[in-house]
Amino acid sequence: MILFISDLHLSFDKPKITRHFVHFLQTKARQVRAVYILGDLFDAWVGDDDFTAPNAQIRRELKQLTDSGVEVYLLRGNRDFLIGERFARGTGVILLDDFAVIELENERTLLTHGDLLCSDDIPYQAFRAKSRSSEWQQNVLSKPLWLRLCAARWYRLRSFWHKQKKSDYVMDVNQTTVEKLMRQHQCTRLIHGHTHRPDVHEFRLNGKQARRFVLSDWTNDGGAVLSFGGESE
Ligand SMILES: [Mn+2]
Repeated sequence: MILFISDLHLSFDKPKITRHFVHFLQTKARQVRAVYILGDLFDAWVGDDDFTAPNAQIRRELKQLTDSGVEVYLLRGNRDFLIGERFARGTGVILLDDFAVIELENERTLLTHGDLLCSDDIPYQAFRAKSRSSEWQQNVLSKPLWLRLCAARWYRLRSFWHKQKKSDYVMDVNQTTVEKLMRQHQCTRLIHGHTHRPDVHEFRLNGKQARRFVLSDWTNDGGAVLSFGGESE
């Protein structure tokens, strides 16, 4: 069995979600072959040198899961894109690129966080392009940890206000972009998160049935998990 989750947005001020996730790692996740985390596991990530709560605990729990033989794949989201090699080494998690293709129940499946599908949000895409350069990242990561933590708090506040002003249309995926990327990667199934609009969308792609699975974000009430494959797999 293979599990998919995303958008937990773990942070110090949401301890309930951390508890749900730790429980998930210790129970359900232990019984499967692989777990895919499709981005925004953390609400903010300011560098692999940050071990403030709940990061240290989450790293320990992930390590225990990978040590037990479960494969854990992590695709970085727009909030935790600074997760790096040190985090991967410490947890045993395998980092994926922005787009990953896997064979899932004999169907080529495209995995991505989802922010790149929201191509109508031009200012965000411009920031995204800039912030993925090694120059930008080296500059940020060279700042002292306390300063990065302050900046992250400010950024979260700012993005909260910006989101209120953006229209629903701009915040959702662009169907043309979705189809273009699925064609490019020769996939008929797409799994992503980011929009917090859980659903399964069906459409035709090159004369074939195509489906887009949108994962749910996690809340205080618990976490949504998408699973494929029976108990035996
Ligand atoms: Mn996101």
